[in-house]
Formats: sequence, C-alpha cells, structure tokens
Amino acid sequence: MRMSRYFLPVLRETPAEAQIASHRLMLRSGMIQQASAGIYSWMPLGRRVLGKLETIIHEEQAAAGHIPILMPTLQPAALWQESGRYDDYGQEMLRITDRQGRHLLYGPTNEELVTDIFRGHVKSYRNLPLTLYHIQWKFRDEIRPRFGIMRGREFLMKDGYNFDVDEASAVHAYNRHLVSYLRTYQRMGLKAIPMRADTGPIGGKLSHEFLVLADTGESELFFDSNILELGLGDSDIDYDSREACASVFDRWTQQYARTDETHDPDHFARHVPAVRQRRSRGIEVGQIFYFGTKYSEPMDACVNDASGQRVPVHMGSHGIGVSRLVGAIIEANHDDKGIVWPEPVAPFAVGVINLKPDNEEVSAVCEDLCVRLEAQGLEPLYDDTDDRAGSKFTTMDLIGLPWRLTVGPRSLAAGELELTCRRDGRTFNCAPEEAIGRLTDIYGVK
Ligand code: 5CA
Repeated sequence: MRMSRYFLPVLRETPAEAQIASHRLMLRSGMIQQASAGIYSWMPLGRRVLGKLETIIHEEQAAAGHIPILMPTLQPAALWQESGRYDDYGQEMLRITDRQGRHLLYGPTNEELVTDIFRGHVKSYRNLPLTLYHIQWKFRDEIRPRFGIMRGREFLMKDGYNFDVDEASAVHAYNRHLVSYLRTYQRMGLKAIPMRADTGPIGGKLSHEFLVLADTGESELFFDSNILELGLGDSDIDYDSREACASVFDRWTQQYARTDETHDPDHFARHVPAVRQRRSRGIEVGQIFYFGTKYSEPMDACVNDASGQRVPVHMGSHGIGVSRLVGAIIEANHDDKGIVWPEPVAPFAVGVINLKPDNEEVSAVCEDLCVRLEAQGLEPLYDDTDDRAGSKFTTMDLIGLPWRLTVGPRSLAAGELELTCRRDGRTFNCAPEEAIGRLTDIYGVK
C-alpha cells in the first residue's frame, strides 16, 4: 500500500480526552475516530488490526471444531421475554421500536437468538455436540463508557454457544473453550490468565474471565506468581479428548487467580506463600460460562437423548472482546514513540521508507521491494510521500509496524538499505535480497 494513496489521518497533538496510552495512541495513529460517546468508526489502520484478530480467532475456532455463523445485531424482544431476561437486563439494553410498533433490541449478547436457531432444527443427541459462534457488533449502554474502545457502548465480540446433551459434555465444551482461548491470546502475543469469575446477567455457576496484566486495567487482580510460568507448550491439543482439555484446565485453574469480584483474602493469605502473592491490575479480554439449562428450559430447546427421552440441552457461552483486545495489545506493547505491534497482529508487516522519492533509482528499488514482499504475502506500507525524513520516521514509529526498511541514495550507492526493528531499534545494513530473506524468516513464510 502506498502511503500517498492511503488514508492515514495521524494527529500530531495528543488528544486531551484520552487518559490511557492505548486510547491516545489509537487516536493519534488514526486507527479510530469517535462518532459519539462510546461509539467509534474504525479507520483503515484500525480496521486492518481488527481483521488480523478476527482471522486468528476464526482459525483457532475452526481448530476446536466450532462453526461460524452470523446473527444480526437487532433482535426481537419476544425471544428475551421467553427467557425472562428482557426485564432483567436493565438499562444497558438499547430497546428499539420499529414503524410497525414491534419491539426490538440491539443485542448485548446472543443466548436467546442462538437458542431459537438451535431449537428449530436440532432434535436428537446424535447431532450434538454443536458449537456455533459469530463475530458481531454488540451494544451495551454502559453508564460510563471510557478509555476509547476499551469500554465502549458499541463493541465487537466473538461469542460462541455450545449445545450438549448432558453436563459432562458441556463441561468438556467449557474446557475446550478455555484451551482454545489460551491459544488464541497467545497467538496475539498476549498472556491472558483465566480467573474465577461471577456470572452476572449471563447466568450459571461456572465462569472464568481472561485477564491481561496492565496497570491501566479496570479489574484488580490477586494471583499466585506460579501462574506466570505456565505455558501451553508446543503441544497440538486433541480437542476431542476430554482428558487432554481437562488437564489443561486443571493446570491453569489450580493456581490462585481471582479478580476483586471473587477474591477471597483469607484463602489467599493462608494458601499462597507470601513471596508468590501478586496484586496487580488487568484488562478483561474474554469470559466463558457454563449455565446448564438456564435458556434451554424456558425456551424449550430439547433433544432426544440416547434412551429416547426428551431433555433440555446443556449450554454455555464464550466471549472474546475483539475490539477491546486492540486496546489491550497496545497497552502491553508501546513505548514513548508509539505503538509496537507484535508481528502476528501488525496492520502491515513492514514499513518501507523512501528517503528520496524524486530519485528514480531509489524509487525503483522501493517499488521492486514492495512487489517482492507482496509476492511473499508480507504486506508493506510504502511511504512514497514528499514529507521530510524526520516526519516519516515519526509516523512509522507512531503506527508501530514491527519492521522498517529505509532506502536512500547514500546506502544504496553501497548496494544496501537499512532494516530496523521497531521494538529494540536493532538495525541491519544489508542488500534488499537479504532484507527480504530476513523478513520471510521472521514472519515464518513457507
Ligand atoms: N454471552 C457472553 C459470552 S459470549 C458474554 O456476553 N460475555 S461478556 O459479557 O463477558 O462479554 C465478553 C467480552 O466482551 C468481555 O470479556 C470483554 O472482553 C468484552 N466486552 C464486554 N463489554 C465490553 C465493552 N463495553 N466494551 C468493550 N468490550 C467489552
């Protein structure tokens, strides 16, 4: 992509309304623009990052055997009256009446709608297990939207819903989601820690939130530092194996890790050695629930089990805050010059800076570089503008592409360009060929 033809409305000044780094940097780098309180437009750069996150989520959901669908943002109130949540949900729900006087709502979550889809079609345990999910905009009329997209009113969520014949298979679905979420966050360059959670308006008794450590997070966390040592290994999990998923669940949940909502100070003091007690803040980037028959019973979503008996299905729901994740990733990856994207979620793989766009030889090398990078599937953002070099570097640092290629007449005379790492400033002077080779290695191009 040529910068001269792109739409990258960066701001030079720091917006006064932004209190935390991610909000500030998203506004400054032209990723988002506020439409009204808690509601944002996603500009080209921000939209690209959302797209990267969605791709990772879809790939990990497919690996776990979950099936993508797409439900609408507007839902009929009647379904929520069936479950009893229409009145319970309170003022966070945006209620709408259409010209026919029909009552609708902008979905804050989708348990009812997906249960309605399920009950119309699935009648036998033989068609289970089934997990349907989508990535769709939600609306919650938060009383205090803040920190930009971090606590928005309209926000993008991946929400999935499992349908199982009994509790044991629904618990397996729960564990499977925990594993697949850990893998999803890890691929985004984040360490997200599952913590026991309250269930709030979604319901049920079993729930975990996933928290990313960050000083600016809204949740207060208490945990055993041992949990920071846990990883997923390089194992390819067998998602069909109840034992394999349960063992990952056990490993991650046997260490003390709670938010202020569920924290038990006595237990923490008695069972976690003082040297391992950690207190910190964190950003909630996902939550999983098991709520049994809370929706299937009132909505009559039943299947025939193996003995021919009609039973309500056991369900859970599982959410990832997709738009909030963009903020969480920036909170965890920035410095005083701007964002520092982890490679897997970067909006472009590499920035190419042309220091002398009016020099034919330099421009030819830059253009050739871009063609060859694109051929490898590595999208470059090519700064071919007439801006001053200093301003080009400032913008590149602000938008935080992980790697930068700088091409100018002086180094080119020696057949070289500069490859620079955004995170640590490491610079390699090398031939274009070698730079492309390094980048394909870094990005694992096959
Ligand atoms: N139905 C369940 C799971 S699908 C559900 O709605 N869960 S939730 O309420 O926990 O939301 C899932 C995730 O959406 C949260 O973990 C959080 O990361 C994100 N989220 C929730 N509210 C907001 C908000 N106001 N702004 C941005 N992200 C949000």
